[in-house]
Amino acid sequence: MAQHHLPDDDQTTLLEKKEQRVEPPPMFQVVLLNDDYTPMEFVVLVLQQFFGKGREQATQIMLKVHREGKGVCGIYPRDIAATKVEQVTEFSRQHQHPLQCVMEEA
Ligand code: TYC
Repeated sequence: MAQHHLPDDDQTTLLEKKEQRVEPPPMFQVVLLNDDYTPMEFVVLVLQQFFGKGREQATQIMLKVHREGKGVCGIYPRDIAATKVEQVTEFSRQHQHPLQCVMEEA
């Protein structure tokens, strides 16, 4: 009878693990955009409530957005950034403010 040898059935092959370089997951900036209607105080509240900023830093970021047109609120993995954008947008619409919040790859 023929001997049917499966590959390596005598366990002689040593498989050496290749060094794998894996990319870190992409990160996303959550950005607030300026507009002419959203009250400054509301933007400060958003930065405190959704981005964990203290009142001082929240005020600085709000003023940067007001003067320069946009500003970074935080940097997160994709799903967390997307959730922040949804929450801020929902909260702003509930309060009838046009505040725009977007994410961009960092
Ligand atoms: N420009 C707004 C005002 O003068 C304030 C503002 C700041 C609005 C930041 C949006 O993301 C924003 N009331």
